[in-house]
Amino acid sequence: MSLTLYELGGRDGFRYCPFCWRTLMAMKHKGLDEFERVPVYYRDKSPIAFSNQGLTPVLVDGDRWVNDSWAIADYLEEVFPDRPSLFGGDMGRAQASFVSAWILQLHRPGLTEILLWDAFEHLDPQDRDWWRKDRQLHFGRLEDYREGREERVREWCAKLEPLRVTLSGQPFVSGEAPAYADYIVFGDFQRARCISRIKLIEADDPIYAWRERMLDLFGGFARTAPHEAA
Ligand SMILES: N[C@@H](CCC(=O)N[C@@H](CS)C(=O)NCC(=O)O)C(=O)O
Repeated sequence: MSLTLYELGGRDGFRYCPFCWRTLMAMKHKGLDEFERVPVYYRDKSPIAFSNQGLTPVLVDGDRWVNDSWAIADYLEEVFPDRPSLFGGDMGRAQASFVSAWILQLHRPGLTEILLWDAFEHLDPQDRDWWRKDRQLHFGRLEDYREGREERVREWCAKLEPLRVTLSGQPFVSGEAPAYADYIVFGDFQRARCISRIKLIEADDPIYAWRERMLDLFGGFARTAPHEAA
């Protein structure tokens, strides 16, 4: 078995693509420890040209490849049926799909704007000109996102209420143990943790304790990734 994960690369080893983090956690969940991680940069998507598209993650398994984090989760579930399940069956998969749709609603407006400046600062330096030009078309001047994020954080945090209520009654989004729905949500928190010192969640919030549990999984795999948060 030879597995390679192509993921978005940042400067100095920072890896902060939320969709790649979903896949990384899913691979660990399946007990996969031996795989190569290859960074792909905004300016040059040639390493994943074989997938006929330009987004990460892309998983290569021998002579097969899969792009898109959701398709990769399906692939892992199909190819490693005897290992811990990511979905726990069709019903769990359908519910994880709802979680995915919900969390996407919180990206824009939301976490994307909150982290825009941090994301810029963590790009590989050679990606910066391209990224600035591209993002400013959608968001206006990047510098305008540098300060005054508290209000945005407050609004975003309030929208997390369904997550908060769920996690005050059970340790994981998926119930007693983590599964793919948890990795979907965690991808965003891990992205923030990797590139930003901004405080998103208070320590007495049930979401905080959940995130700590997520960071502890797989021998602290996500916790030890390069990060800015304290
Ligand atoms: N639906 C895709 C989304 C993947 C995606 O948006 N990846 C971003 C990184 S977080 C990307 O590759 N961006 C590169 C670009 O926009 O050129 C998935 O779940 O894998």
